[in-house]
Amino acid sequence: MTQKDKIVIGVGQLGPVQKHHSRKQVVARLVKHLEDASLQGCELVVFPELALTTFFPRWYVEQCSEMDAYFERSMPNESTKPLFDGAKKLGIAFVLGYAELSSDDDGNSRHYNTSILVDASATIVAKYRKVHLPGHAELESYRPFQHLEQRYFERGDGFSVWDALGMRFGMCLCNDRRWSESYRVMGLQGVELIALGYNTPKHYPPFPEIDELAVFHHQLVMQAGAHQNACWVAAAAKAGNEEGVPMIGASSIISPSGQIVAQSKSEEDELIVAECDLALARKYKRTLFNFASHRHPPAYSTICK
Ligand code: ING
Repeated sequence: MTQKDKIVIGVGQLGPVQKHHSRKQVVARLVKHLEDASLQGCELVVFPELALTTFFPRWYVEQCSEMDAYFERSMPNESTKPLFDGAKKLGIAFVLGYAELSSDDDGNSRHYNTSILVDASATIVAKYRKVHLPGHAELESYRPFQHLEQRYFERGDGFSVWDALGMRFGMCLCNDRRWSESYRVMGLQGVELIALGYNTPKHYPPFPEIDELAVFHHQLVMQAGAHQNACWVAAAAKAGNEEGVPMIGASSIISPSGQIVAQSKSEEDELIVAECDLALARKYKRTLFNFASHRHPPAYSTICK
């Protein structure tokens, strides 16, 4: 693969996707982001987690199969074809989060919270399935809204890093960004850019005292993960008041230095753009975070459980 030293990245934040919004309407919003990104010279645009629908795990249903309407049985499909066609026409790659309904070798249905990388020729070149599923699996009636990812999704297998777009590319999703292991597993594979989407409510029912720290915690974990693993992080929110549940914005592009180089200002559809210096990531990997020289795995056995 020919390494790139720099790449212009866009993060396409979405405002709320309400239950009544069709996939067609949402895809038109995503295509608009691609068009704006093209005008700013972007080579890649990162879209949110579960970008095509409202965040349905906020609701409890007895029969999980009722939620299959929020899942995609194939990708691309009729709804997302305009997005793939737009990417090809504009020559832009994109990362898309969606609910994946697939079947395993035994023909059993499998439900994942999924993210894909689609290259500039509209080919799916990477897929990631969310590992850290937050929330709970049964109705918790004390909550003003549910967070039932553990009811509706199965866990993915782990974190890969791909040679793509002239760099070492990785993905994760939402709650994954809060766990240092997510970054380090990709860091040990030489990741230079991590793309992630998120849907993060402003209110956290189990510990409401930390609500005022929601954006601080969101950025703290990504800044630490980016710096300690010498990589860029590009994070896309689905933001705003979705079906009565306010969610944070603060879509961010973060440097291997740990600095936030771009951040959204609104909780609506908003594109942020930054030129990401991949050579800078490699400089950190050769020096401050030279894993071969400075890490000592025999001392880490307690965290390898
Ligand atoms: N959302 C949230 C996240 O990790 C959450 C869940 C919210 C956890 C607030 C802790 C505090 O950002 C998803 N979708 O993972």
